[in-house]
Amino acid sequence: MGVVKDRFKAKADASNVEIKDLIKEHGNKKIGEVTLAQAYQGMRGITGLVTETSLLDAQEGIRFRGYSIPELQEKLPKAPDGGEPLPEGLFFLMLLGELPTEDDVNHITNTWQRRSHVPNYVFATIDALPISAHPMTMFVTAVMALQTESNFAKEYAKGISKKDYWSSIYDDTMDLIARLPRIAAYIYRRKYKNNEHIQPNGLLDWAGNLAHMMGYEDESFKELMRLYMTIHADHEGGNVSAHTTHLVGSALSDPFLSYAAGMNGLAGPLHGLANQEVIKWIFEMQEELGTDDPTKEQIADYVQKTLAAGKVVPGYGHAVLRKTDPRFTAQMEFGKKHMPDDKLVNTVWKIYETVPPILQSLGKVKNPWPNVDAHSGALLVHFGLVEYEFYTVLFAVSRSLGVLASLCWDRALGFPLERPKSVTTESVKLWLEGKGQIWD
Ligand code: AMX
Repeated sequence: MGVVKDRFKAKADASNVEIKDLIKEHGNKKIGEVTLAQAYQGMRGITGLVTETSLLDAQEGIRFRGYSIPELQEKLPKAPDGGEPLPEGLFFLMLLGELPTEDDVNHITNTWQRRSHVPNYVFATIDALPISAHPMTMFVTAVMALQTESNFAKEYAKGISKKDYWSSIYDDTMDLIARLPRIAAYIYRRKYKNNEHIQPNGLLDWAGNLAHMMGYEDESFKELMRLYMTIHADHEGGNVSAHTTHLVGSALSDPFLSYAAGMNGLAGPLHGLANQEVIKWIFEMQEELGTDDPTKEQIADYVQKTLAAGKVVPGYGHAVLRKTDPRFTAQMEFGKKHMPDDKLVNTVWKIYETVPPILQSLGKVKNPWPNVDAHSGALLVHFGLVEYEFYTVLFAVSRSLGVLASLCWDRALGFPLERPKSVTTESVKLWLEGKGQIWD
């Protein structure tokens, strides 16, 4: 077994013992009261999942194994001459709960380089889709085509023991993460760059190689990709993409099937597709106003118009967060460092000053502050990546790190099939009339 794999097994064995004791002693304690409103309204605030890789605080934002984004930027190893963390290090941290050394990160980079070969039939599958297909459709289709490579599916068919599931899940995780940059870059070059493809560079890190294969050689863009891949990787377990991956995995669907399912959720406009919606919305605003440098007053009018049309302001609001997303702030800092005078980036900052009081004044929006998607597109446009339909693919590549590290833990801890109880409105009405809980 590999070094990281051995260490993961040791951690998982210890956690299994600890959690068994915890459930034995405290399993009957209530950790939340489920209300009727929660059942009807998206299960907000119900604590009903265990996800080891990260934890979201409504006020403070995300912490990955206890570390905030600024702490990760300081503590995780960086590329030579680079200032942003290598996402390989974040994966190591999420999987093992320990900060990696430079050697640990190099080991992951090399492992992913070694496992990165994408079979030709996957590219042929992408090519079979019309060029007009959305990049996320191409992406999940490619991941599904790659499912034929699943070690777990093959091992399961042979009849392996439950206690060995984690091993081939781990191998699938490493294979899949390793191959995603190649698949993403292929889709980008096929759809937007005349089908002219760029071979991987075996000396580059995971995110740097993605930038290279997409055709972006600027060192600042590679730095942006390292930051982007780090901050989008995980947001605890209840968000649509993480929860879906976990749920589908609980049926013992392999990591390819589970991750593809999760990414279909990421492709929704209330979740990961919001990054394309933000830039689309800003471009439409620029066109309507006839300027690429709108004033705050013009932006405020446009926001009111968006709301009056019954639409949401993309990039603002969150189901859990109640303050400015630290992932927004990290990107703002990147913008101040690398492109302080960029007009589009400055527009994003003006929107930040304009939108929250307007959303607050509606009286119903629980979080008027920007989320991660409010900023990412403007940084990408700065480097020439204007094809905004592609943005969610970048989010998906990054999200693989968190949801697949979590899937390794799900199988290592033997989490069972996920199957919450549902009720009908009819049964709820009978219960409210005092006629008993017919679901008991
Ligand atoms: N613009 C306008 N109205 C908004 C709003 C926004 N940005 N955010 C919330 N609202 C509205 C809701 O639509 C809802 O209206 P309704 O009662 O008429 O249906 C009301 O405010 C209450 O919603 P909430 O409890 O504050 O939010 P939620 O938990 O139901 O939904 C989210 C959260 C993210 C879907 C919502 O804020 C939204 O639609 N934001 C815009 C899309 C977006 O940026 N999504 C990306 C989120 C981050 C991510 O997953 N990548």
